[in-house]
Amino acid sequence: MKKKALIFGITGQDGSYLSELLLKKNYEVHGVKRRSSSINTNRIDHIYQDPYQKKRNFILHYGDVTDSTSVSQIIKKIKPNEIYNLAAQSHVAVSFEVPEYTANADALGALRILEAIKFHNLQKITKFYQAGTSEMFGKVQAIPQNEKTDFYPLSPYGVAKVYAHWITRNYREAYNIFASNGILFNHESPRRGETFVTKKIISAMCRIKFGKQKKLFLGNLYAKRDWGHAKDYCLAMWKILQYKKPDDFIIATGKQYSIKQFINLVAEKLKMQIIWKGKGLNEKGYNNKKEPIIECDKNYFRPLDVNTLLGDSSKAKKLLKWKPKINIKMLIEEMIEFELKNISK
Ligand code: NAP
Ligand code: F7E
Repeated sequence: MKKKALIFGITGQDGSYLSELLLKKNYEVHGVKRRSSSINTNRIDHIYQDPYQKKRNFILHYGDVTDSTSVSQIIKKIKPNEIYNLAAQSHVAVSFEVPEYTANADALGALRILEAIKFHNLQKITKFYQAGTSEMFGKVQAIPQNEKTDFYPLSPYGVAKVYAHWITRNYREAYNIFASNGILFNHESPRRGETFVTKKIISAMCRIKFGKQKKLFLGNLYAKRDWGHAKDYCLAMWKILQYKKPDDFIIATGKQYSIKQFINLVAEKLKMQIIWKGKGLNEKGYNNKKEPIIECDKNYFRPLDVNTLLGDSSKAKKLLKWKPKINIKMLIEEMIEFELKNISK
């Protein structure tokens, strides 16, 4: 019999790559999407519109992780073998603006799913994956960060995800549910949301190169991140649930770049020259005509920012035989190619 997977957050970046992966592995994939006034299925339309997948293997349900009834009913009806909780208000800066909603979706969302597994007595059938994040490390207590590093979140998003992490462990220990946490560092792709920094930089710099945009406004240029590719990281999620026991795993590349270094790598690939001048809010990136094309805008700074993140995924390498295949240059190349195709359309 085919394995059934249920993905909360199927319309997001990771939901789309994970769906493709699970369909390739011959799963029946169920996904929960929210009702929205404009179309929110762009990342999965290519799967849904494939007549073969739509009829047999790819089924969407309306629901919301802030709504216990829909969560419980969907889980009761499908009785999935694997649940991936990727649903979240996932923007760190936005979490400062909507902290209560972020807690409801990102913290209590995980609890609602775990409660439904327990309430419907699915402990022996259903495994649970929680989408944890390096943002939980916040003000980092060790460098690099591994599974033993203490959390010190610096945003409502990070705090909500710490709750989800611990409630996942709690249900694992209290009720014997196969519930695992992935602690994933930043991962990007052409399908990344437009307001995350990598996508914003690449999209703007491609447009600037072809005269379709004049300037790019950014916040903190000195934050450092450990960036991988979403495709590699979705494979890790699946491997985490195939491991012989529930556990927690760091998923990262072990390499770190600042936002400014990331911009320089993009510029290099696009054969654009950027000369940096000035300091603080007055720091600017100039093109070869001495025109400022990158500037700082205080609106893009957060009340608190995570300055440095660097993951140590030796445990995943050893136990899951997982390691990233796509490095930062390959990631940038793929994202640029995608943007350039869009521009030429
Ligand atoms: P994303 O693109 O923002 O996708 C989030 C998904 O959650 C979307 O499908 C969204 O639906 C859905 N969602 C939001 N609120 C919901 C609610 N109340 N009920 C049901 N669904 C809801 O995020 P992503 O980059 O794919 O990340 C996937 C997960 O991993 C998230 O939980 C994120 O916090 C976590 N994470 C991400 C990273 C990263 O670097 N990408 C790193 C670590 C952890 P709509 O399409 O309708 O908005
Ligand atoms: O910011 C700085 C910003 O929004 C990265 C989410 O997927 O990864 C993501 O969270 C850095 C921060 O990602 C702009 O201050 C400068 O230091 O791309 P980001 P994030 O906050 O790291 C983690 C692992 C998750 O779990 C989250 O769900 O870039 N930055 N200027 C900027 N960031 C944005 N968005 N926009 C700017 O203009």
